[in-house]
Amino acid sequence: MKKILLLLLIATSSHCQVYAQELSNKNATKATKALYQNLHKLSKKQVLFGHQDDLAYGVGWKYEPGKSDIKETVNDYPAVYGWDLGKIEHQREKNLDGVPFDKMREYIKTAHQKGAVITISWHADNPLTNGSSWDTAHHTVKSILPNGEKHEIFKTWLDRVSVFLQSLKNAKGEEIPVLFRPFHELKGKWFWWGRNTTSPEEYKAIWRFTVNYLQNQKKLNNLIWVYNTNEFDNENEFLESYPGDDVVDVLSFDQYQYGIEGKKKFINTVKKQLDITTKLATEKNKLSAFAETGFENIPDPSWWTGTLWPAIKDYPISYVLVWRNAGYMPSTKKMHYYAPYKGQASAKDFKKFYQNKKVWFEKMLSTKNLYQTK
Ligand code: BMA
Repeated sequence: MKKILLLLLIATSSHCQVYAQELSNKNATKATKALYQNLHKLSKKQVLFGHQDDLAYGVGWKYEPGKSDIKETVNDYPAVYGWDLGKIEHQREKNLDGVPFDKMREYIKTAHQKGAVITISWHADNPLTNGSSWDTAHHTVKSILPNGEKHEIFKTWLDRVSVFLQSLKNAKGEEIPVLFRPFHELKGKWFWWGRNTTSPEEYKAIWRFTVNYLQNQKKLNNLIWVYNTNEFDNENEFLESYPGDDVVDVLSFDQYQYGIEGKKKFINTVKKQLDITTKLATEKNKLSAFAETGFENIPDPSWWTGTLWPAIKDYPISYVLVWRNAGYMPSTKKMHYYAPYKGQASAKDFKKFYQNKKVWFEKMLSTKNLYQTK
């Protein structure tokens, strides 16, 4: 009897090991592993709220210490902070939206110290044409793969990315964990790594090369890899360019609402996409996230509780992030923002959304130490 019990115990514990939430990078730092596991636990009951470029600028202001449109609205900061590395590949001082990388680093350190989560995307310029991320005229991914004419240049770009990521350190000099989301919205046709110019095989290959290079050559062990797609109707489409369980930690997608009349379509699409993403994430024992969303300029005064919440409430996702509050953009002569600011049409509803115990901002999150295992 004892023997049987013992066997049972061994069987159960090895079963648990197989299914433990493990990062793809076995050499990830302790804090990175802890963050991944803690996000898993939290995601069963809470969803973290995130905002792109939150501390850098908002509608009508730029670079004011401590300021944030979210903070002005609900007296709390987001739980997740999104940043973008576009232009770091040219060693520029500022990113594609004008955020100085030195400031970005400080914002990241501050947020991390308060217990928040950092996610980083990379709107890299086109290495083949020197155009922007949106320059899709050429077969660029093929050109940066090993043996491609721009492969060496792409490696230099990854070197520059890694210098920045490695410079993100806490007060003790330890690297800050980052949810890294390169080559995002892969099913779109607007980026050079998108579906019009990149085959699924090429996408998988560049992803795997990038992970391998940053992890094994540059020894970056503070990254959690976020796979991000869009425009998919079923599991096969979601997985068409999926590079493999051994190089992905978070399954995610982006989806925006367009037009007041787009409400129903948005809710239905997001629910369907969350059905697919969360099912696959559970099967693969990985995290899921709604990595980018929003309704530009939020003209619907009850968008937060009337649209976003109904769309996400039934799903165990780790976070939902809304895009940046650029304010007035001279280039388009239009306003461009996705989070409310004080007095904005949806600010009152956002306060209601904030009261929802299942949506966590920075204050609640800081009661947990995500970067430590118990
Ligand atoms: C887009 C817009 C652009 C911006 C880009 C990268 O959605 O916000 O203005 O340059 O994201 O942040």
